[in-house]
Formats: sequence, C-alpha cells, structure tokens
Amino acid sequence: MTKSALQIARASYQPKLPKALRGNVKAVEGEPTQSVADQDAIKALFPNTYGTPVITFEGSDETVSYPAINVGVILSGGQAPGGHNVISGLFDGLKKMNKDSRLFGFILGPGGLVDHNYKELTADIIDEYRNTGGFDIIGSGRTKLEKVDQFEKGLEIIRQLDIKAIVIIGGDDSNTNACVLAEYYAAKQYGVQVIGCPKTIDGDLKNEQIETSFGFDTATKVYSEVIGNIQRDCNSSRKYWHFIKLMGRSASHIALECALQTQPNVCIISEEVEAKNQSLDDVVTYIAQAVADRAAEGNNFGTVLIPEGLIEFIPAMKRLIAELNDFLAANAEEFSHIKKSHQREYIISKLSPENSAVYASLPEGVARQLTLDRDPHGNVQVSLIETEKLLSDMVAVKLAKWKEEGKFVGKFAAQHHFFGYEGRCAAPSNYDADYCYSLGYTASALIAAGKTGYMSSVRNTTAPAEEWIAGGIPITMMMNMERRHGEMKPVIQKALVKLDGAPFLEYAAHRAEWAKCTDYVYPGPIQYFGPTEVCDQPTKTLVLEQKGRNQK
Ligand code: FBP
Repeated sequence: MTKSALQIARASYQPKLPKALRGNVKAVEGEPTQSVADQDAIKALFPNTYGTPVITFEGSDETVSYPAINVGVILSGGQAPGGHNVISGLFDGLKKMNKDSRLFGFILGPGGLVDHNYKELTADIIDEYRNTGGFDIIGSGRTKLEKVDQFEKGLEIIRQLDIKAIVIIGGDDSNTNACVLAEYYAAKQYGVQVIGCPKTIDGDLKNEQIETSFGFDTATKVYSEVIGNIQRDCNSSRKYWHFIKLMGRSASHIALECALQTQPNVCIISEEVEAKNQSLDDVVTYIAQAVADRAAEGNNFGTVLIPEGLIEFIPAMKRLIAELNDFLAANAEEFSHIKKSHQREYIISKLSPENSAVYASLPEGVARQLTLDRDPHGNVQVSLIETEKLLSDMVAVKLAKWKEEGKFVGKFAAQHHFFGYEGRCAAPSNYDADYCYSLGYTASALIAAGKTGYMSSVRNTTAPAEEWIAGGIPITMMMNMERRHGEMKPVIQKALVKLDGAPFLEYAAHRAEWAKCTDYVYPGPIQYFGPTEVCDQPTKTLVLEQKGRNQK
C-alpha cells in the first residue's frame, strides 16, 4: 500500500491511555443496575445479563498472570473514524496480558461470524492500520444478529477457533444485538463472553456513562471544515444559498455540533420540529423568512444545515412512516409484485385516511423514496431522501409567491450538498485516536475480568487522557422497549438532542444573531500535530454537556 507522508507520520502516533490502564489493572464493581425503562420486561428477557454492576478499572500493585486466550472482533454498521484504533487497543491489551493471546477479525460485519469468514489479526496487520480511518482492516456490514440459528452457526466457528470472547463494535442496534447474543450464550452456559463498543458518527449512542460514541468527533470536524469553506465561498461570491444535509440517521447531533462550530444562518433541529409539532410548511416558512430577512439587507446568500433524519421528525410524516413501516413489513411480498407505476396509488389505497392524504400530498420522488427497501433494522433509509432539494424547492416556491405579494425583494439561487460519506472514514482526530484505543484496551480488560453483556466505557474525556475513567456498563442498563418491524422489542434507548440540554440551549441563544450575520466561523482542517489547543479539542457538544453535568 502506498502511503502519504501524513499516513507515515501518523502511524507512529502512540494513542494515550487512561492512567488506570497503564499498569496492572483491577476491576471494581459498583451497585446492581436496572434498565432506563420497562424494567420488568427487560429483566424477563435478559435474566442472565440484567442487573449486573457498573465496572470501573483502577490501577493495582498486584501482578496477575493471565492465560492465553483467543478473541474475535466484529465491526458492525456504518463506518466511523477510529475503528482501527479500537482493534489495535484491543490487540495491545490482550497481548499485554499474555503475548500468546490471539485476535481474529470476522469479515464484513456480523455476517462474517455466521458465514465463518474470518482472518487472524497479527501484529504486522495491526501495525498497518494504527491511527488510520475506515473499517477496511476487516470490513463492516449491517447483518442483524438476532436469530438462534445465527447464534448457533457462530458458535461453530467460535469453538473451532477456541474463542473465549467476541467484541462487537457498533451503534445502538448492533450493541442491542450484542446483548441478545451475550444473553443467549450465557443462558446456554456456552462460556462465550460478548462485549460491545460504542460506535457511530451520529453521536446518538450516549448516556450518563457513555459520554459519546466514537467517530462523532472526527466526522463533525470534517463536515465543519467544509461547511466553513462553503461559508467563505458564500461571503466571497455572495450569490448562493447552500442547503447542506448532514448525516445522522435519526438524531440531529451532527447538525447541531456543526452549527456550534461554524455559525450558519439556519440550522434545523429535528427534535425541535417534533416538539413544536411543526409541519413541513412551517419548516419551509422558517427558512424562507431567514432568506427574505437577509435579502432585505442585501445579502442574497447564506447556509442552511439540515439533519438527515428531519423527515421522520415532522409529526405528520412520522405517523405516515410508522404506518408505512408496519404495512410494508406485513405486506412485503404483495408490494413487491405491484408495478412501479402503480405503487403510489396502491399505497394511497391501503393507508388510513389521514396518512393517505399526507402521502398523496408529497412530491413524487419523496413518496417513492419512503417506500424503498428498509435497512436490516426495519428503518427507512433516510440518507436516500433528498431533503435538501425538497426544502430548497419548496422555499423557492414560497419566495416566488412572496415576491408577487411584495414581501420578498431579493434573489434566490440554491446549491445542494450532502455531507456524510466524506467524514465517515477520515483519519481519526487525536481525540478519536485516543478514545478508540482506550475503548479497545478497556474491552480487553473486561474480557480478562470475565464480563459479558457489557459495553466498554471511557469517561471524563474532556480532561487530559490520564484522568479518563475506564470501565464497563451493563448493556441492559441502557435498554427500553420500542416498536420495531411492527413488534415491541428490547433496544438501547437512542439519545436524541435534548432541547433543555446545554448544546441546544447554546445554539438557541445565538441563532437569531447568526441568521443575520456574515461573520461566519471557518474551523479549517483537523490538525494532528501541533499545540494542544489546536489538536486536542473535543467537540463543543461534549464540552457543553460536561459543563452542564458539572453544574448540576
Ligand atoms: P451507524 O448508526 O451504523 O453508525 O451508521 C450511521 C450512518 O452513517 C448514518 O449517519 C447514515 O444514515 C447511515 O449510516 C448510512 O448508512 P449506509 O451507508 O449503510 O446506507
């Protein structure tokens, strides 16, 4: 592989570890835990992994001799910067405990376990991937591990390779599945541990113990760099409105963080749209008003940030999508036989009157996108819906009407962008490089401590790395019951943007001023080498959340 100068320099970066993990480690157990909601239902479904204590690792004077073990690792779901460092931290942790321990990577996600597709990750392979972006060391996939025959098929290769523990690096759905697998293997007394690691650029796998999911830091820095560049272009040519959709399947954390970093003229927060029960027209009117206000000052340009998941948070659309999800899950076979040209009419005829009317009112393209194949978790693939174009088209129509009425005096020309894939495989920032390495290393300590059904956790990460707190959180502690594929299922509760949380309040306090301004912020590219105030800053979201927590 030919390497760039940055890759070569970056390969020798030694990620920082929490102090407690640097020498001998002991596991300290806290109080028994319970799930965030639906305690009886979750306890009944997870009798072997429910209620276990939070684990914290502390330094110890005692040297323990660990047996050599074999461990399997899986990357699951969308790519997120730092995945390779989770694997290298896991590898180094295992080797530190016993140099004869071995690590096997399952290829292309959870499907690799079921299909017995794997490769051993030896030191020379690991060294090639340290501090690099991407998941290409073993690839990732979205196969949902949820059926007994998959668990049993996986067990065959686990036995063949004499694997003691599996580490699943994934988002909320993949960690839910990790817990289901942990519970199954524990119930069957197979002696196979399962540990999860919190990954997703979306930033929606977090709670009191899991401060952030890895990849959010790097991805938002990459998007903020290019948003800043666009804003400078805006200020230079003064002729376009840029509609920028940002990834984040459900929560608006990415859009909010980018807004805090770049100070755009408009940023829509899906959770607010839902809370205020806004319609699509309300959102369009809000943007159009910002365009009109700026035009009145002679500024026919600006930026609008749109979270990818917006459509699903507009209450009328949400009700429609929920009915569509259930209907398509139950009638997939029949729907697959309907000719494309008749699908719209067919759906209109099958839905309840309220949802049918909303569906019929949608532009053809969006209506079709809402009936496209779901992802393996039964979710609409919102990344395929061109919300940025939908909104700018609707804003243009509204402004044309306002022009006729004399309420809009400017010009409106739009450019469209969708930033998602550009950031998912970026070389991890120092924060993600350190955080991920520590998560992987912590996973090895959880395995050594004999734990299963736990998520690796590293906290206090706005402090210097040596003060970070490493440990394990029972995955059942994060669960509640939600409707999926038309059925109630135990799932990890998704962390949406909190409207009373510090990051949103910070944005809300400034947005009126930012709507008018031309004094944008241009964050520039991620810096890997240089002063700590330039290279080691966590996200504004995390800093504000920590500050909010400390003030309570
Ligand atoms: P994960 O939740 O699996 O980390 O994936 C997040 C994400 O990047 C979303 O932001 C986006 O909607 C989705 O993946 C797109 O996935 P795909 O490329 O598989 O369609």
